[in-house]
Parts: sequence; C-alpha cells; structure tokens
Amino acid sequence: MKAETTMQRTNFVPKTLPSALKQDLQELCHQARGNILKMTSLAASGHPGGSMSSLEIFALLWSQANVDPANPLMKGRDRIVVSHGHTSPGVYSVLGALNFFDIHQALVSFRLAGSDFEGHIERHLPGIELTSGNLGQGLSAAIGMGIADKSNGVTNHLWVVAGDGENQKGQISEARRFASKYMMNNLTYIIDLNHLQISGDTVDIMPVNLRAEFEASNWEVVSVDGHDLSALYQVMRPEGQNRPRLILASTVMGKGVSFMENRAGFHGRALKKDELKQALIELGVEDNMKILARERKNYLQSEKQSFREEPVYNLLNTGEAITYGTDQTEDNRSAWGRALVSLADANPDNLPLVFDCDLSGSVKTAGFAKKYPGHFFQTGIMEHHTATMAGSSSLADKVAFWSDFGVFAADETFNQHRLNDINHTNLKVVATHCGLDVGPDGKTHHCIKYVGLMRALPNYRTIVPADPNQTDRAVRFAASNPGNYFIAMGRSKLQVITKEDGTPFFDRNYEFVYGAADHFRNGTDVAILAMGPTCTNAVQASELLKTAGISAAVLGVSCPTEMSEKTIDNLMKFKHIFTVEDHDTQTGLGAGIALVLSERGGTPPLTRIGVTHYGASGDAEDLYTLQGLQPEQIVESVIQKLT
Ligand SMILES: Cc1ncc(C[n+]2csc(CCOP(=O)(O)OP(=O)(O)O)c2C)c(N)n1
Repeated sequence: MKAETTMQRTNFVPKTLPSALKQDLQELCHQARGNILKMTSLAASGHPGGSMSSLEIFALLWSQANVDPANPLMKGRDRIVVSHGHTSPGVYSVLGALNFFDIHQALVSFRLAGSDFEGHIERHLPGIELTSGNLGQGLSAAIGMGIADKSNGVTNHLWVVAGDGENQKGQISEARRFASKYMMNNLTYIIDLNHLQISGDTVDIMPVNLRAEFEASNWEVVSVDGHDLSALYQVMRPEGQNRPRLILASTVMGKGVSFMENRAGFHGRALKKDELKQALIELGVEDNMKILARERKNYLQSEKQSFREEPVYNLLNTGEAITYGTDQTEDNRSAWGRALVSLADANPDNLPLVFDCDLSGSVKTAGFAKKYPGHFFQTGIMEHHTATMAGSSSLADKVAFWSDFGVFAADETFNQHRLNDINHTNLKVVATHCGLDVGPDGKTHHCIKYVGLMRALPNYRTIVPADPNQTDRAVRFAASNPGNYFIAMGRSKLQVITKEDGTPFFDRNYEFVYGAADHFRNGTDVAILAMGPTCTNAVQASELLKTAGISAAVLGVSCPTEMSEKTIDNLMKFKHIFTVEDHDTQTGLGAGIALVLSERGGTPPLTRIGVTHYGASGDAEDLYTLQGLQPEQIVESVIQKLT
C-alpha cells in the first residue's frame, strides 16, 4: 500500500474516481479489514461487523474530503462525524492507514486500560471530531458544528456516517427536520445499510422506511452499493447539491470474510484464534499476531504518541454589567435575557449562537432573536437534537447558549449533556422555570432535580443566582469562561438582595467568583445556607430570628456543586446548619453540604429544608408554604432544632 503522502486527495473535484486512486483505496481497505480483525481479536472484544461494512465509506471520506492528517485541526476543514462510534476498529484502521496516527499503536492497545484507542471513537484522536457511542447523536452534532462554521465564515462540507439500526432513534428525525428547515446543502448523511443490528435483521427489530422519511423532509436521497468505491465516490460528490443529501449505502456486515458476511453475530464479537487464522488466510493478509500479542502485553510500559490537547474555546467579552436597584423587583430570567443582548452588543464580531425550543417568550431570548435573527435558531420541540447540536456548535469556535425550561434543559436531555460533558463542549445552558417557583403548571414542570443531575457531570458547572443582579454577572461569567455551565433560575419576580445597610448586595463593584459563597448576613448561633430564590426567605428568616434571640448567619450558595474549603471551615463554628432550597433535598444543596461536612467528621448537625415530595399545581407562594419554605416556617424549624 502507498503511504498517504503519495495518495491523491481530490476533494471530490474530478467527476469520476481516478483509477490509480481507486487501486490505492482498494488496497487500503484490504489491509484495514485485516487490521480490524487483528485489533478486535487481540482485545477479544469490539465490533468487527459494522466496521467492515462501513469501511469503503470511511476510506473515501478521510482520504478525499478536505481534511489533513498533518494538520487535523486545520481551520475550515470538512467535518467528518461518525455516529455509530462502535465501528472504532474500522475508523482507527483507516485513520492509521492515512497517517493520522500510527496504526501500530491502535493494533496493540485497542480497548486496553490507559490506551487512547478506546472501544468507541474518541475526539482527542486526530481525525475524529466527536466522541460517540450513544447512538443517534452524530447527525445533530455535525449540524451544530456546521452552523458554527458557517457563522464563522467557513465554507465546508459536513459528512456524517451512521448505522442503519441506529436510525430507529428518534433524535435523528429531529435532526433531519432541522437540516431541512435550514436548507443545509453542505450536509451529506451516509447510512451503512447492512440490514443487521445486534439482535438480527433491522426489519424484524424495528422497520424504518428511511427513503420515505427523508424524502418527506425534502432531503435528496440516493442509493448506492456501499462497497463500490467508484459508485460511492460519484454520489458523494457535493457538486450541484442544493439540499441535505442522504446516501443509502447498501453494504454487507462482515464484508470480505466469507463466514462473517451477513451474520448479525459478528456485529459485536471478535474472531477466536482459529477463526482469525482462517480469515487472514482468506484475506491474504500477513499473520503477525504472535508479535502483536507480545507487544500488547508490554503496552503500558511502552513509549506512546501524544494526542490532541483540550480544545481551544471561544470566549466573549463580558460587556457592561447591569445593576438592578432596590426599588425594582425583577425576575432572573428577564435579567438573563437583558444580559444576553448586552453580551451580543459587546461582541459584534463574535456573536454567540442562541438556541430555543419554542419557548423564547418565556425564557426571555426573544429580545436577542429580534435583534440578531441570524444567530438565533428556533428548533421547535426537539430538545434532544438541540442539546447535542448546541453543545457541538460550541466545539467549533463559538459560544453557544441554549435556554429552556429546567425540566427540558436538564431532566429531558440528561444523556445529551452527558455526551457533551464527555466531549468537553463549551455550552451555556440557561434553565428558567426551575423549582416549585414555576407554580401552577404543576409537578410535570417543576424542575427539582437539576443540581443532582448536573453534579453527576464533572465538566458542567452549576450556578443558581440569588437575584437579578447576580444573574447578570453569572451569565457574563459563563460567557467569558471556558466549559459547560448550567445556570438555573425560577420564574417569579424577586426582591434585589440587600446588604444590612439596604443597598444592593451585588452592587456595581460585585464580580462573580465561581464557588464563592455570599455572606448576606453575619450571625453566631446558626448558619442558614440558601440557594436561588430561597435566599430572600432565608434573609427574612434571620431578621425574624433576631427577635427570638437567635443570631443566624445567612450564606447564599450560588454554586451548589462547588464549595470552597474556607467556607466549609467557617461553618464549623456554628451550633447547627440549615440548608434551604427550592429543590429536592435528596439531591440538591443540602445533600451536597451533608457530603462535604461528613468528610470533615465531628461537624455541627445539619437540617435540610427543601422540596421533599413532588409539588402540586398552584401559586408558587402556596407551594412554598406546603413544603415549609416560607420565612416563618424556616424560623420554626430553627427554633425547634435548637430547643
Ligand atoms: C442509544 C443507544 N442505544 C443502544 C446502544 C447499544 N447498541 C450498540 S450498537 C447497537 C446496534 C446498532 O445497529 P446498527 O446501527 O445497524 O450498527 P451495526 O450493527 O451495523 O454495526 C446497539 C443497540 C447504543 N450504543 N446506544
């Protein structure tokens, strides 16, 4: 096989696949089939079947699209996203053959603890845009990257490869509609139509009429033999493409080895020793398994290639903060909406992307939508697609905001956030309508678990601002700092929190510091730790407690998943600690504090005041009363515990 440096890269310009190139690609695929089998057999696990059926597609893409093995992060490159990440042996074999990295490393360390060559493809490897494996998210991810690239003035092509069984997944329908609405004529979606999945034939498991579904969404649909390099090349050529294109590439699972072909069992099973021997003879590929097995044994001690660093994130200038006076009551979501427009105004050459799921009036992104319509994406009730798309757009040099009600922004889309978390995206989720504070919409709309959900994702930071002033600063902080943020807020208008002298606590000089607690009131007997809208109630409770002769400190905890050591140290001096939250006490602020305190041993006792059962439909104030969150009820709890 020729080395990649001598293989022609056409960018799909010639009308037909040049014959010399075809020969090179055939040889590449031939060797790659052997490597897929060796890799999986050495690991005694993995997915050879789909790897072998997708192989010609992979080979054409990475050899002919506008990507560069010598500069895998090249600006303006095409985006190649493999959605069925379990075909990693196929992906690694092609990328290795094209010199994106040393194939030898993949061969000897596939699926070995400590290796970069994991069982499902990983975005830190050169040539790979997205870590995937949770089926159904790749199309959304490529669309997100494409939106960001276009917004940055890049003209490129988006290529996505997926399995056919995978297309049973609903999120793909959401992505399909989005691509159609936004007329993405630089998008090609290739389905490896091998008709098999884990449990057998796709038509028996869950039939999907792919052609009809995509045509109904106004996609161009073409069918092709997915192992015929010339035919594939021709339908992949983007020239003249005026809408998103689906390529139904008919393939054979386990292609190339007679006893593997069309057998679902080889979807996810490696060949045994004697099967492998036979397969390598049939393929006419060198059998060097003994040497590879020896090297695999020594892999952890061997010298390794180092791969891609953390992504470089786009950040916004913070702009001019807005301070709300004590004469105003305002809802945090309006403060967020205003901060967003102000941030955009301050970054005219680097506007953020904003995504909405049919709630812009309520989540207050309508102002941005009106002023910056080209950067606002109305995605309808397609939250799964939106969570992935928004996350991935932030991998392509953009700051992305997705604003939605808490139950949709957190609970509905947890797995999409998990994949964002794994991919180290730079997404800012602004979740309005959190807590019982939502009121009459009732329990289906009360988002009361978000702290616990987001705490489970190590690359998401959660912020729950206490009032409109802190909301303004928190939004600017998230926009100007790398990584994923989940900013949660309620629905009601709030009093501006004040200092003892009656001036705004978060005044003009206030700067948001992630993880810092806000000392609203000093006290010596007990500490009340509050989060979000309950901060005001906690402050009022401390005033009432004074008359009962109890000195209560009040701390606002805007970052419930991160608390500084200093703050914890300070808590040790109190007789009793109370947490107050419009959130489930099992998974929220109180639960988090209980954990950190218990690690100290011998701490003051803790009482968690918060949501203990699903709320009902009613006025937010009444719902607070039903769960003991009113200032007078906090006072009662404190007195009861101290006597
Ligand atoms: C969301 C999700 N559900 C289930 C799985 C487990 N799973 C991995 S591969 C697979 C079958 C995929 O079939 P297909 O897309 O046809 O791939 P092929 O069998 O051709 O490799 C399943 C169910 C998963 N990875 N993600």
